[in-house]
Amino acid sequence: MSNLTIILGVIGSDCHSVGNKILDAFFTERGFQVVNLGVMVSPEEFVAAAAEHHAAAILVSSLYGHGELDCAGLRDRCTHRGLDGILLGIGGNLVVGKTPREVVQEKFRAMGFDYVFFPGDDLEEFARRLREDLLKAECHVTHVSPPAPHDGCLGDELRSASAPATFAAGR
Ligand code: B12
Repeated sequence: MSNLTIILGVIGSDCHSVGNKILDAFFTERGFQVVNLGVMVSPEEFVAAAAEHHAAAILVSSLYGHGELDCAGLRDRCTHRGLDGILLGIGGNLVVGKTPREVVQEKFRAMGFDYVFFPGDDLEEFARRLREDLLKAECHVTHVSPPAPHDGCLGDELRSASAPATFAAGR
């Protein structure tokens, strides 16, 4: 059976809680199993929760503009914990000031995020895409520690150079 368990949370010292509650209700209504960590969540807490709940995706929110700093190393932490194929998504106000969307997308993609969501993007379309990606994944996240050998999970494919790996880029 496909794994639709997702970890939600607002990363770092960020206390913006409204969007997080909306996302919890939104994904729950659409049949995802949501584990919501709330606000002010550390990268370690995201990864520990993903391992504990055998999650297929981590969806990070960052509203206050420090997302890049807060998310540094998140993908590596996942890998070290053995969460090789886990999908990573991020949304919110990802940087301070006016930075072109493409630049922000590329920045977070390079940090290992499979989806980068901007205010005004279509959440229904995002959920449809995420569900589709999770359902078609033939191999799910390997939850072991230390890291499992590379086994060609979906997340790797999504991050390959030939497959632009952001939601906003129209994957
Ligand atoms: C309310 C608010 C606050 C409240 C928060 C109260 C609370 N309990 O949540 C208070 C007053 C505490 C606050 C504080 C601060 N705030 Co404030 N705040 C806002 C405000 C006005 C609304 C946020 C909100 O609730 N939006 C409504 C929800 C529904 O939208 P959302 O959060 O964006 O979430 C949706 C989407 O983004 C998306 N989404 C979010 N995450 C993800 C993740 C994924 C994977 C996906 C797919 C989608 C997704 O889906 C959500 C649901 O639709 C915004 C301005 C704005 N209009 O957004 C500023 C804003 C976010 N705040 C800002 C700032 C700077 C701060 C402070 C740093 C101010 C200060 N100097 O102290 C502090 C930070 C405190 C902290 N430690 O976090 C800035 C951030 C600037 C930036 N990123 O460049 C904003 C944008 C205001 C501005 N224009 O300058 N804030």
